[in-house]
Amino acid sequence: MSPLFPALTEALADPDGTAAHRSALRFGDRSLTYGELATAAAPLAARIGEAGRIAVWATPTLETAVGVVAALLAGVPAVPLNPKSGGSELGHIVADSAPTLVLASTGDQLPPALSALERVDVDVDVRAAPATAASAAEALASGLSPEAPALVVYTSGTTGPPKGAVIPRRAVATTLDALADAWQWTGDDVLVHGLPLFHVHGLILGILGPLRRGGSVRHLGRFDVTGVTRELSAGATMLFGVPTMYHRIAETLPDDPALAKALARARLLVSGSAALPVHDHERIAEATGRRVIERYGMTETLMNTSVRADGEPRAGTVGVPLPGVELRLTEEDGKTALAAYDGETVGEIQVRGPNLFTEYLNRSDATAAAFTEDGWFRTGDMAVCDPDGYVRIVGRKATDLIKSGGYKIGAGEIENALLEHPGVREAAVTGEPDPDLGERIVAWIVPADAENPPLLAELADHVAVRLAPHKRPRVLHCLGALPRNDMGKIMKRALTHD
Ligand code: MCA
Ligand code: AMP
Repeated sequence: MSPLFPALTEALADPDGTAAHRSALRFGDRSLTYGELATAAAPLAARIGEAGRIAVWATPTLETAVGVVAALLAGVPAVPLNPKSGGSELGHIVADSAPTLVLASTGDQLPPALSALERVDVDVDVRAAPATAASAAEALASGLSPEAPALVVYTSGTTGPPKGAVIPRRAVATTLDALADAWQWTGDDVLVHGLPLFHVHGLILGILGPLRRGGSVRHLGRFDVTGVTRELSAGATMLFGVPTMYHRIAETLPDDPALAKALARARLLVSGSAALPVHDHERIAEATGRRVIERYGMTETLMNTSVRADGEPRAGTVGVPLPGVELRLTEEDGKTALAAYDGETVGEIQVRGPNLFTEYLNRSDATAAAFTEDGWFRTGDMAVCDPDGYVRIVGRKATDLIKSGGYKIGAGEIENALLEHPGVREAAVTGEPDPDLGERIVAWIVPADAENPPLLAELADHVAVRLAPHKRPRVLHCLGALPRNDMGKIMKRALTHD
């Protein structure tokens, strides 16, 4: 397969060439050119080249970016770990993905769930440049199969613990090239974002995307509107964010002319991971004269559709299928394509193409269930399609999946965690609309002791330390009993109205 990062390969081959001097990554006041990235990543790639699979302690730092690039150079699949993951979640991911070592930054405190793994610190100090390591890494990088796994990214399902989606090199390359076509994304673009680096959005699109183009990214460490203003005022051309981030931008705009000016000069403002409400689209367009464009993807499929930079921006839609992606809407049977796209008939989105993952790690049952007999991936997203191909997502098949702050969260995993609390006898979890997060997590419990029910803060901490802080309930209702049907199944729809 041709190299994933041509500018990096060029910098490896010619440390004094123009590619080597181009800016690649910047996190706060630390940055690397392509030459420096090559020098930092190549010895690490040589060091981990024999590892079967590696974990990356994916803090929002230069070290994470260098670690993942080194793994890709070496052809070693990387499993990015959320550094805020709690004990049960990390324990599951480590047991399931069985990495041989973990990459971390010097000084990072790793939790007990990782103590059995060999630890390798990522060194981004690039004063030394061992030429032999560079050529060894270059040799490793070529000759890898496009089907070779690049990353294993964990994603929540309706029930049970998260599943590891195995993402091959070909999917990374094709999705990034399709986005380059749709967005006219080039090596001259400078991206700014503050997304986490353990998911597709922040890591594959937000770090590997600029590197594939030979362009650069400035990561904010954590999202805030001040950082967005600063970077877009200082030469950044593109912004990536989840709807919560654009919502916070929309809220700030009326009192912040500098932010409006900065956004107005951006080439492209892109939102994804969940639906951006039309109200926020409109507020941003009004204040800046710029339209946010939406793209639609999934951990398992990478990117499927986007509003194109050269197309009509249509708020409330996720645009048209990307080059190479086949997309259809199906009837309730899950296999018959809708006869016509009339902008009204709702069907499940199914996709096929080189952007798709290979499998769920160790879950052949779940992998088989995710595809139709003829190879279409069932997204579970419900949509209508305009006659000219614009897709409008209207909902999800599973009510047990919640999107909060752009994170996909399975109700089942939170219910299981809640049931481990001694004060909880029964538990059900739902999502309810939230202007900032899109949806917020609501816990409905039957307390073990009705006189002395657990408090929300206590249950939130309980979930945060086991799973992750973004999975914690934000609202708690204590009931005498959960509504159940004749079969004993909890009727969640009856819970949404207090
Ligand atoms: C609060 N905190 C706690 C607790 N309560 N920590 C431990 N225990 C508690 N009980 C901490 C949080 O950890 C966080 O810490 C801080 O308080 C604030 O938390 P919160 O309000 O939850 O979050 P936020 O900081 O307001 O975050 C909003 C956000 C975030 C920045 C929009 O949700 C976010 O980064 N979302 C991005 C999701 C994403 O990238 N999704 C992509 C997956 P601290 O202050 O230390 O942070 S989807 C995907 O990849 C597909 C392919 C796609 O289409 O894109
Ligand atoms: P994840 O599995 O965490 O990668 O989340 C994928 C899901 O996010 C998709 O199945 C959609 O439900 C949702 N999603 C991603 N982008 C968009 C978007 N632009 N509009 C609406 N939903 C989206």
